[in-house]
Amino acid sequence: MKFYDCSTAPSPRRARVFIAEKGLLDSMERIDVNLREKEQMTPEFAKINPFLTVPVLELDDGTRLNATVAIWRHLEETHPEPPLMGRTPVEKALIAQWQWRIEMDGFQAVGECLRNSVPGMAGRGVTGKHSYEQIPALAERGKLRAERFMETLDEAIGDKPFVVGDAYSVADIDALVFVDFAKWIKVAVPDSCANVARWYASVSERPSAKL
Ligand SMILES: N[C@@H](CCC(=O)N[C@@H](CS)C(=O)NCC(=O)O)C(=O)O
Repeated sequence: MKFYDCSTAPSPRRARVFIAEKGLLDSMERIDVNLREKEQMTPEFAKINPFLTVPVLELDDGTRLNATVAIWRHLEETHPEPPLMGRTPVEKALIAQWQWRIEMDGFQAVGECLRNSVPGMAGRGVTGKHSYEQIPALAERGKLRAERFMETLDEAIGDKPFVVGDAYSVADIDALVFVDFAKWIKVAVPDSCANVARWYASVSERPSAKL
């Protein structure tokens, strides 16, 4: 398998942490796509992913998966141990529910703030082949949403060891990447979110979190 990665970007990290947790990282050819140099915008990369984003996982039969959730799903089916997307029907559903919430309300909020404020992303308000100008009000709103999402995450974690139930899952991967990504827009875990702080200290200890 070929893994199109970017060591500095958050979405590929969501796939990379998952791949590492499955013990598969060394079995893949890893290609680093330099987003700062806009390598994702080249005609060569467009042939690999017409949506011009990373991560991409190319399977041995040539199929290319260009969304993190698709990469997770495929690897969960082909390499079930350890399960990272739930063990029982209810756990699977709750993990899917929280993963979606973290992606929409946490991760995308940070992305919205960055893409609409960083000078290097001028004209790149949205990923892909079309150019979208930055909207400064969206940057402000994204930051506020990210701050508020810390509180939501704190309530979701409560006194549990993980975001959902008693096992590490993709909900933890997304929440971890969200908390680290939020630092880019100077949103830290507030003192009021002691559950997030405790959970974050614990999941950050995992070797995959260092990747
Ligand atoms: N939903 C996609 C999102 C991927 C995505 O947006 N990746 C960003 C890096 S974090 C990217 O490739 N950006 C390219 C750009 O900014 O032009 C996924 O989860 O795979």
